Amino acid sequence: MATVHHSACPLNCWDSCGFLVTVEDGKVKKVEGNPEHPITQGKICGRGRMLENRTNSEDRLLYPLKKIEGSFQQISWEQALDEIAEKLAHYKESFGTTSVLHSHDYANGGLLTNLDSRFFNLYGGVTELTGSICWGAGIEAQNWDLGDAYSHAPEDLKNSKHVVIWGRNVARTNMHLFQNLQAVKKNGTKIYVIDPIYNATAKLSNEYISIKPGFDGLLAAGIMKELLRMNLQDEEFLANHSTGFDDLKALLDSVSLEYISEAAEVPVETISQLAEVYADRPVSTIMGLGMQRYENGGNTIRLIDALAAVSGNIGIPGGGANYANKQVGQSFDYQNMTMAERKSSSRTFTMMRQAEGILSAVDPEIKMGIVTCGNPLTQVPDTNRVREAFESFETLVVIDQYMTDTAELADYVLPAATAFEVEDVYYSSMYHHYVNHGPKLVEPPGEAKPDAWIWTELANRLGFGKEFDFTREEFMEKGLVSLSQKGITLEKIREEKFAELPVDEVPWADRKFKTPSGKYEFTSSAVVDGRIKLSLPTETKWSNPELAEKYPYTLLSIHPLRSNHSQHYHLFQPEPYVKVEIAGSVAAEKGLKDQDYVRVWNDRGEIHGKVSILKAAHPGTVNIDEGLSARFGGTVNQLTSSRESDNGFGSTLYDCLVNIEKIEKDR
Ligand SMILES: Nc1nc2c(c(=O)[nH]1)N[C@H]1C(S)=C(S)[C@@H](COP(=O)(O)OP(=O)(O)OC[C@H]3O[C@@H](n4cnc5c(=O)[nH]c(N)nc54)[C@H](O)[C@@H]3O)O[C@H]1N2
Ligand SMILES: Nc1nc2c(c(=O)[nH]1)N[C@H]1C(S)=C(S)[C@@H](COP(=O)(O)OP(=O)(O)OC[C@H]3O[C@@H](n4cnc5c(=O)[nH]c(N)nc54)[C@H](O)[C@@H]3O)O[C@H]1N2
Ligand code: SF4
Ligand SMILES: [Mo]
Repeated sequence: MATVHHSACPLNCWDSCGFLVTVEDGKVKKVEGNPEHPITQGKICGRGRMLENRTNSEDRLLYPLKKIEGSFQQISWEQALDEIAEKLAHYKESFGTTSVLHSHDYANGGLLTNLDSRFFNLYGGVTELTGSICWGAGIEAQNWDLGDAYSHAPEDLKNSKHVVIWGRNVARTNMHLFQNLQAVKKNGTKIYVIDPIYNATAKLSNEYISIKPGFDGLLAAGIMKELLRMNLQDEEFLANHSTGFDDLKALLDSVSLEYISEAAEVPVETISQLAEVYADRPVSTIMGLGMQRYENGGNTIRLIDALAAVSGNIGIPGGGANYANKQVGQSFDYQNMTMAERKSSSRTFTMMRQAEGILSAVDPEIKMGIVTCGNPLTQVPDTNRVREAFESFETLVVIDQYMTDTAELADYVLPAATAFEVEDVYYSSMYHHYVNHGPKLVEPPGEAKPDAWIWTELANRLGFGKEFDFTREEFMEKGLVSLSQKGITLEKIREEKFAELPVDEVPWADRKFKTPSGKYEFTSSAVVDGRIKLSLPTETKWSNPELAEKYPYTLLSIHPLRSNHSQHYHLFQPEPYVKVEIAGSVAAEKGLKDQDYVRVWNDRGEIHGKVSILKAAHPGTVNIDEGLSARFGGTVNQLTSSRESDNGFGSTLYDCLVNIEKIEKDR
């Protein structure tokens, strides 16, 4: 008999939806939205619905595999765990624990996915990856400006007169915000979209502003110049709640509006009009993550933050410089779960430069890599270098549900359970502030096991099993200690299916910022020279004319509509292919039409695909959605650069020049 259960979406996404999952004969039959969920209200996207196929697919990894003479063979868990534990003990003994690299990303938003860190800390501390390919530059920027990266509650949008969607692909990546925008628009709120691509969100907007990729910081500077010229700044905020405004003023005076307009390719009249919009409070600025994946990404976000501050839109209902909502993650007690105090050695490489880090490591060299919840061979920039690095390990272990590009390279592949096969609580520090409960609904297929079981078994073999001698329930409780003190216990979350976390719905309303001065810092006092810079992307005609001569087009690689990164493509019917989306100007210059085969290349790599001409996109823009694995012709990261963004923690994935030409169909 079919039964219906509440559950939660584990995917790395803004929305963190509540599910209703139908189970019949021990199998997941259907995934739908839970109408009772306060934010997601019964609507979910195709990626969520496809978790049914992802759970039941015949391509799931079912047994531990070991590569013997170049091909994978099934082995027992006993053998896999014994051999991996032996290697871990050997590398620790011979070279120290930092000869092991832990590579991970955030593919699963469950609290217990943090147990991998517990394992590696108790082992002694390994080489870890810091920063974030995803949102690092912007997070650091908001840390400098405001002291942290907090967003307004979704419900607060109804208080906005104007909403500026700045580089967030809302209709595709954040569907419940899209619904919210539709609702507030009906009540008269005006919507503006600033993006190089005229996307589905732009269609909903009252006004669409096309911009040259990577030049948003300049645009924000232009808007501020106009605000100040018209004397529309919020003097009270500037005088009482900010520091460093003089530095910002000097920066704005150093550049002309005409230069800004020419470089950002936005008309002066549009810039003036946006200044008037920003002065007509409250204005909610909703930033995306794509536009900080440039060399100047941190400064871009800082200039947009500054615009929200100068115009008096910080800390007021209906306002905000909304980028991420770290209040959510900060509600949980990671320390209790990860036991960082127990590690005795440490070494870090940044996410971006991991390949370079691995290949140049000495004292000790990296001998072993263990990958959990991530697929670096597809997702990390400069794939050819990443491949070289991952091939250099003596031993590579990949824990995953599927045979990914990364798993293909492994010596051991361990089959992991999916979200419906374990109990956990799920949340996302991106948008809303609810935590959702996901019970165990079905058994994992074959011999697949929960990640936590794998860590426990390895810990037992390595002599620190005592620290893993807890049930899932007990581990969850460890992560919920401070919430429990506020009445949000595991019991309550289980019973009520989701719980509202105690966070500020209008962050900074008390004007007490988490910066060293307690004020909004236009010039950060957290670092040596914390002034904002009007910097540009690295790969543009303004910064590198020779490169732009050779490679005249900007390649974006935005998130796919129907897949979460690399996770869903293999379920598509018909099979996916590399779609090369180009602006009309590129089609005209290169004589290309829809369905033409092309190669897209730069000094880092090359990819082949089929042309699709974008209806409207900023001149010179090309896009290939990220996430496609090698077997379908990907990944676009063969072309992207591993340079870090200005404030050191972020990526420069979209700061990428390429050329394109027609070719005969491959094979
Ligand atoms: N369908 C789907 N949804 C997802 C994901 C997914 O894989 N698939 N991934 C989730 C994750 S992990 C993340 S981080 C979020 C990301 O969510 P978003 O930030 O919405 O999406 P991205 O694809 O990172 O960013 C792409 C957007 O930025 C625009 N853009 C690129 N460069 C610039 C620029 O220089 N200036 C401006 N103004 N705009 C620019 C692109 O045209 C596009 O609209 O999405 C989450 N949601
Ligand atoms: N060119 C380009 N590259 C990008 C981006 C871009 O915009 N352009 N976006 C970047 C961004 S924003 C992000 S967040 C990263 C995402 O990068 P990743 O997180 O590496 O991407 P996913 O495809 O989600 O890969 C996650 C892997 O984890 C596995 N997995 C899922 N759940 C579990 C689990 O519970 N346990 C274990 N062991 N494994 C699990 C999945 O099967 C999948 O193979 O990609 C980045 N890469
Ligand atoms: S992927 Fe995002 S929008 Fe889709 S169901 Fe999951 S949380 Fe909701
Ligand atoms: Mo991300």
